[in-house]
Amino acid sequence: MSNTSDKETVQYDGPAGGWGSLRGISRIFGAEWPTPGALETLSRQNKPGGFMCVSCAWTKPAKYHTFEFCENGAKATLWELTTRRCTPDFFADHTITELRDWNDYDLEQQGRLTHPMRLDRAQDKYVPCSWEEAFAAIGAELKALDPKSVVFYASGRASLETSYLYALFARLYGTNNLPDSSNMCHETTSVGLKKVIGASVGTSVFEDFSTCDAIFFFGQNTGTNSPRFLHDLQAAVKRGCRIVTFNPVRERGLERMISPQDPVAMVSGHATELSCQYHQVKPGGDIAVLLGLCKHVLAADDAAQADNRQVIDRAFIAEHTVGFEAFEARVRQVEWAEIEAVSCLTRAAIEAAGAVYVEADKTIGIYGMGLTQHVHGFENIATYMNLLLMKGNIGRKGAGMSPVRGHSNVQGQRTVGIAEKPELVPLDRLAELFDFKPPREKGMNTVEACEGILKGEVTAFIGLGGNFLRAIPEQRAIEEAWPRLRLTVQIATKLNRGHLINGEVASLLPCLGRSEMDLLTGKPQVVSMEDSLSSVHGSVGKRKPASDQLKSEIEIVSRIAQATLPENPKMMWSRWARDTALVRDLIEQTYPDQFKDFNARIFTPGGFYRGNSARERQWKTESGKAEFVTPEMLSATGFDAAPGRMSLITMRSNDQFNTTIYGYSDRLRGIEGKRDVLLISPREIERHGLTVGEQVTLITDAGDGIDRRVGGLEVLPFDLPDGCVGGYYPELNPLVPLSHHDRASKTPAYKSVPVRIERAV
Ligand SMILES: Nc1nc2c(c(=O)[nH]1)N[C@H]1C(S)=C(S)[C@@H](COP(=O)(O)OP(=O)(O)OC[C@H]3O[C@@H](n4cnc5c(=O)[nH]c(N)nc54)[C@H](O)[C@@H]3O)O[C@H]1N2
Ligand SMILES: Nc1nc2c(c(=O)[nH]1)N[C@H]1C(S)=C(S)[C@@H](COP(=O)(O)OP(=O)(O)OC[C@H]3O[C@@H](n4cnc5c(=O)[nH]c(N)nc54)[C@H](O)[C@@H]3O)O[C@H]1N2
Ligand SMILES: [Mo]
Repeated sequence: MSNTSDKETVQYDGPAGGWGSLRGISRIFGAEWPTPGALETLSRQNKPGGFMCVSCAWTKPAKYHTFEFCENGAKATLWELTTRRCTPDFFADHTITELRDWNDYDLEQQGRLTHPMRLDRAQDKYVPCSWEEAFAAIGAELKALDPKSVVFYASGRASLETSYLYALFARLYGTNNLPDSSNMCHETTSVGLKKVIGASVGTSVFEDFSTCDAIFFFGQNTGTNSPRFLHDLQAAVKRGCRIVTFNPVRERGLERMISPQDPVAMVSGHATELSCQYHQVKPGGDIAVLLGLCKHVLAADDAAQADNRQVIDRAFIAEHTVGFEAFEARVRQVEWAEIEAVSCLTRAAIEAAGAVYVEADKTIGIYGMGLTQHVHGFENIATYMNLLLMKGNIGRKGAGMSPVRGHSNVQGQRTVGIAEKPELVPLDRLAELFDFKPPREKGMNTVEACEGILKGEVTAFIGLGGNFLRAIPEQRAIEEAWPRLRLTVQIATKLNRGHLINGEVASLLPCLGRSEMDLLTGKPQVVSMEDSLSSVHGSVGKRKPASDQLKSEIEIVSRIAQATLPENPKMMWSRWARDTALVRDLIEQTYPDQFKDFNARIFTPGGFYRGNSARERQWKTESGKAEFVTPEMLSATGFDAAPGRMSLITMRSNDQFNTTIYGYSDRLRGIEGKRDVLLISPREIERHGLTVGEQVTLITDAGDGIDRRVGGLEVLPFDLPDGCVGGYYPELNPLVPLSHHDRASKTPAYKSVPVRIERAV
């Protein structure tokens, strides 16, 4: 292992999973956890005929465990099942200006929203209104606005059915402005994989994890963000598969775990070691590492050829790819010294990882935000793909590229039309089905929507879930510009900061959660979602809703559409809102290859696979082949080293789901009771002349003359490579410049922000 951990830093000594994960749930939901209703709901989570977790997008296996949920999935469900209510009385007691000073945790702690509310500017309060009033007001406003100036945002939770209708509504209205949380997340994947292999999502399926020989991990934190995946990793390791991890932070979940499903291990405390090698790469050092790994593969192939063997799959490269020669030349030319300098890893460490790759017949490549959220995120992913292509690891059982997606239906929302890029949507088919002329010009993605808001070109924002203002970069400037919007509409389950900065006309519309029954029909709500491995699952919500005023997301979207659009006999909004099976028929008609027999297959155990051309070695790229890309840079950060400049990683704690803060424990990293911290290595503490526990300010070092700073951060010694610091998202989002994003996809570069540390004087 390289960079063995430092004893002076905060640490967590236990494994992931185990009793700690059960305690993690009880600590937060102590009072609500034991209710029979909550346990009953959790026992149906992620099983065929049950409801699909609202937390991460990891797949739901056909052969499920008794409790097919994890610590963080349980937190997400209990968060939705809470008995607390955020009622009109609460809003009567607090002005909006006052609530803006509350923190994220306290806002969401008020519980589920219960009534439709509208902004009363004179009183500076939200006041209750009827649904009819709300829809009429929104429709009247939208009719008066230029559709090209209206933004339809979606956070990746809403079902396939709601998402399909939401995108259809936006296009009937006249715009492709459909940014999605994916634009801040795996957009690098959507753009990058599409360019290099012609499929915008991962190529692996669940079965591949049972036969692969090696799994490489770059920048994905399984223990916190997709814990159910730990079981599959544990099973893989037990049958001899080797896991190699590259991550600046020693994430406990990837080191060792105890399955809470395994009584013997729980009692004995016997943990499984997951990664056989763990390399603490410097943030943004992955292109260099990957070139080093490819260098090792070439060297191994050179040596093998002397005995008439080969390591590189030359037949695959010749038949299926373009660009290998240029890439090979670059790899041979790059010096180990350069690789070591950029990655902060030794040649020996990278060669040790390379040896695992060379020995493995079948390798799966996993990655997450540690690769996507960089200025050269595209090159991160393309170089990773090069490594896999060299040994023909794409389109082969037991191998493949597997980005781990974020929100539970974020991948599916893209599949059914929530996309600002019109070329990704079968517009001709929509035109035919609904007899209209869909807009053909490109819409705004998240960064472009923010630019439009700053320039005054956006007039309205509709949010289908999420906490846009807290999740985006350049938070302060955008909050300042936001009140210039004419209309803001937020469809949500809980109150968050994004609801407290409003347009001139604003409404806050409370919706059902996924576990709840639909009140419109009085029947269980059946919806569907797509997981990270492209399998589609039905989900049934049976619980009594948090309030009798709640509407399903699909009904809310349909009613806004009805209030806005002219009559069209083909648009049967009321029927669709009552019967989601009809919407699945529309999805099937729009995407006949991927959603064949959708309604018949919706409850297939383990989901039904919607297919992936690259898995079949059909390359829907510009060249018609898989494309090797030769990266021009070694570092993905997009900025140079300078005296005092540090690279900031913004991280998620184990007690949060994005901007939702469940609690103040990041137990797998040993950080308790605080989030306003600056994580920094003891070496860097000394180098900067800091004292452990002192409060410092971080200032963005972007050289654009804009003052961005966040103060009150406690210096905490943490095991990190030199030259970088860490801290929590969303608190540190004001530091991220809007222009600091992946060049190809505009995914914000949240994992390497140039900053300086300022001491209080
Ligand atoms: N409990 C919980 N589950 C979640 C979420 C949540 O907030 N909480 N969020 C959901 C969403 S929307 C998403 S997108 C996913 C996010 O899940 P992940 O993709 O795991 O995202 P992060 O936790 O932001 O960061 C991933 C890892 O990248 C590492 N890293 C940072 N910079 C670099 C780098 O330059 N190189 C490498 N190799 N590694 C780096 C970090 O140390 C961290 O371990 O999780 C989803 N699931
Ligand atoms: N600095 C930094 N910034 C980041 C990231 C990072 O790693 N670092 N990660 C980025 C990533 S990967 C993402 S995906 C974005 C997340 O951005 P978003 O998806 O916009 O944010 P969330 O925090 O997931 O949204 C939480 C809110 O969603 C609402 N909600 C919850 N459940 C439901 C539901 O069922 N229906 C509806 N209608 N509403 C619901 C609740 O009101 C809750 O307050 O943030 C991005 N921002
Ligand atoms: Mo995400």
